[in-house]
Amino acid sequence: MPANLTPEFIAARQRFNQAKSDEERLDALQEMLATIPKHKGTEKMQADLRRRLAKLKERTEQRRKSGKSGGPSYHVDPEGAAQIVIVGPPNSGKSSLVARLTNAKTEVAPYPMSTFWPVPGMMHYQDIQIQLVDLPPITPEHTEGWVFSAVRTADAVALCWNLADEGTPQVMEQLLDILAQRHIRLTGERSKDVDWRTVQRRTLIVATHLDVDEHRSAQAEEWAGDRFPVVGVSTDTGEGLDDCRRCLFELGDVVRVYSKKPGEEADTDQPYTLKAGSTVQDVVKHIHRDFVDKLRFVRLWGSSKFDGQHAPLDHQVQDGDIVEIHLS
Ligand SMILES: Nc1nc2c(ncn2[C@@H]2O[C@H](COP(=O)(O)OP(=O)(O)OP(=O)(O)O)[C@@H](O)[C@H]2O)c(=O)[nH]1
Ligand SMILES: [Mg+2]
Repeated sequence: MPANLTPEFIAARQRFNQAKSDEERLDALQEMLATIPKHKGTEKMQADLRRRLAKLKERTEQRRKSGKSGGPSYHVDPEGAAQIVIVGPPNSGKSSLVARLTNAKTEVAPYPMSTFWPVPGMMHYQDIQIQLVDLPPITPEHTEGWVFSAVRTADAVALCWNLADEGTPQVMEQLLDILAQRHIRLTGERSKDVDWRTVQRRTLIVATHLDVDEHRSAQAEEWAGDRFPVVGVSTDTGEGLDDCRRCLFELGDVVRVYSKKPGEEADTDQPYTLKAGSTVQDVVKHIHRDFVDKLRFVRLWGSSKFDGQHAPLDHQVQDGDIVEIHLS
């Protein structure tokens, strides 16, 4: 069967061949894997790409661990309930946001292009933590390949909109185009109407500089329409930051489930966090792989008026549910 390689795949392969660093190679390989037509005729090529990708990842990881990279690592190991990358044009307040919401020491500066590598920090939200990753800006002039890899591998995106700059709507259109060229689509809600090469990332617009130009929030809201949710913040006065934390938690698309032993109170110290849409069976598996085989039934408190009744294994759990697992 002919492979029928697409122009996008061929362009990515060319980028791979011309890449000067492992980070660029990694990004090009990921793009090749995303754009290779998925059919029997390309199965061997797909397997080969996966093998190369795994090797390259291992090599960069080893280099990072041994500290021989000669520079910072561009890969951020995911931690916490979800990983959200902070994306935006230069000087839009990305680093300020991460600095205000987490413990990270990231460079904030009154001039553009001040962030060069990813800086992760953990944001507390009630009883869980969400990882925020500060990134360099995305511009038409120059954005390194690894930045796109970071967006692809994250769970979701916070897109910084600078309310103090009236040119932001045009800059944002440009930014969405740059990402689309790399087959990344930012979206409020995941859509089925997207071609198989494209990766979708749920996105929240964080409108910064609320203290400088509050009335321009309307411009951001109008631009976003029903495409994206918007939250306004000032990293200077702190206005809107609590709302922003809640919106970022919702963006992370996780549910917290608590467990309890029969006859005891629920353990509310340490929730299990799972992807939204997970079922009772997923929870059981998550708590312990072996539990599924030994499972007799699960009692559930919380969602859909469950109040200790037996829950069907395919029932979708909600944030805050409590499970009591009975094994044979
Ligand atoms: N008044 C006010 N200033 C802000 C706000 N957010 C960011 N700034 C200022 O805007 C400038 C740029 O902020 P950064 O956080 O460095 O922006 P950035 O998007 O990380 O910039 P690059 O990494 O260069 O792309 C700094 O002088 C910040 O103090 C805000 O909400 N209100
Ligand atoms: Mg920055």
